[in-house]
Amino acid sequence: MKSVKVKAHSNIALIKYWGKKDEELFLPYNSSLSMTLDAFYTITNVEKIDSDKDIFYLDGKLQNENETAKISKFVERFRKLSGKNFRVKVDSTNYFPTAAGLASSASGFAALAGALNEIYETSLDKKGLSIMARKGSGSATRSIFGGFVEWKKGHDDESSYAEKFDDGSWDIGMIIVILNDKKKKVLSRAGMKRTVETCPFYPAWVEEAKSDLEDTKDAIKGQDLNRVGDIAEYSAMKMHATMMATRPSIIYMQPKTLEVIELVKSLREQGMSCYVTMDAGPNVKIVTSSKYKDEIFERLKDIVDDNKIIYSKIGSDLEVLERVI
Ligand code: 2P0
Repeated sequence: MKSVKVKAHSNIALIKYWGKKDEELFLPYNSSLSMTLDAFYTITNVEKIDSDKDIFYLDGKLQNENETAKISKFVERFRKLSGKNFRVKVDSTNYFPTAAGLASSASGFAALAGALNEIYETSLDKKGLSIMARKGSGSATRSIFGGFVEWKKGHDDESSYAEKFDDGSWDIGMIIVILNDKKKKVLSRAGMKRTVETCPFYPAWVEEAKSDLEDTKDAIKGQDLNRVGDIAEYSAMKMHATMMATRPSIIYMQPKTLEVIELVKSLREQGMSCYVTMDAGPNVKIVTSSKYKDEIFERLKDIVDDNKIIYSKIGSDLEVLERVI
């Protein structure tokens, strides 16, 4: 095969992954559960090249040695597994509707794992791909699958992987509210490490995540939007509480974040099904359905420009788009 093109969607966790037990293997302290997003995805083309170095393009721009080295480290795993030594040109493009402020490492490493599996002919199944993607970035573990996806924390390399829990073929979606698209000061990787090391409440976070995850699975099975949203909001707030109680503290929320949270709470009091979740940044994601989205959009426009508000349905599995033999 000369080249291959693969598409993977981004995901937002309803029950968050926050903290690594093993930083080398990316083994998390707690299992997590996410929703794959249809509107946000990465397409990665990988081509076999006759060179002694890998080449990496991101969004059309040739990347420097440092960025290329991170990708090469990941490609090396496939070279080792396959026993094939050729180098590759990786050309990865993020199709995120606005200058996202949304992490692209999830869809990025998932798409790359899928493409490398084809070009190096390693024949990994979806579980094997999930294990590989995990070693690029934790959240990428889940982006191999569409629908609602559970990342089982496991206890070693082979037992920590994601599985589709439900295909999400009911009316549930997410509004992504972009409040700040600048690079954050404390990256997730450093933020979760500081939380594990200095937050006195961290053990409680890990313990609570177990029952939150089981409750969410139950709510998804029952297609109960209010219950799914309620637990997601509870999980996100608990994660942010652990971040704030680190030394020094990490505060990802900004004034506009709180404005959106207040709005969502008041809309709920008016009878709309909408709940907040947030990741390691100021942006807010609202768990809701197509029934309420237009009204929520209207109200959000008082706080943020309408091109910074995106509704996404549930996305699909990783997909091979093209193989050039
Ligand atoms: C998640 N986040 O479950 C959590 C919630 C952010 C907050 O996964 O170090 O880019 O590459 O494993 O996956 C973002 O962290 O971190 C993340 P690494 P990652 O989606």
